[in-house]
Amino acid sequence: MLSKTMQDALNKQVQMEAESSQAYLAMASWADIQPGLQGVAAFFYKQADEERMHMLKLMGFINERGGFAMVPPLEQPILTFRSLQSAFAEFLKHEIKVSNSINDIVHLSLSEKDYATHNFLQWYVTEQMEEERTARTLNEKLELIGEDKSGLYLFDRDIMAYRGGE
Ligand code: OFO
Repeated sequence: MLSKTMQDALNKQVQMEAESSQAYLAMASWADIQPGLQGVAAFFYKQADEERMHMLKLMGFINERGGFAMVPPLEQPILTFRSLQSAFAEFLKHEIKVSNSINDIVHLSLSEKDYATHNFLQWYVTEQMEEERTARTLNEKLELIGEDKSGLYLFDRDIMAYRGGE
């Protein structure tokens, strides 16, 4: 059975995953209307789907352990970006925020001796490592490319190959 504190922390994470999904959906839609960024749009549409899956996985766990998973209210995400670089900088910033939040819940699960939750959260720890790595790699590539048009063409063409874990 989940403690009230643990349930609240997991529900907060449900909200964060839902907000991640919204944030990436907004990035996808923004990329979709830029010339030549359809690969980037597809990447973020997929990321948005994955974040929703992360949210559902958490909700399933909360309910399974005798808690109540609450569908959260959502803030409107950032809708437009100055450049491709700034969209990807935002992506990395967001993933770091999520990783810190997961770390906090892992810490809480240990301090509460809730080993079932601790075990469940390991999947998220691994997932965050992969997503942060993907986001960092893509940011580094964009830094190298700068304003080079053929570099950006290849970046957009190849981006699906850099997707992190499911
Ligand atoms: Fe939910 O995987 Fe990153 O944020």
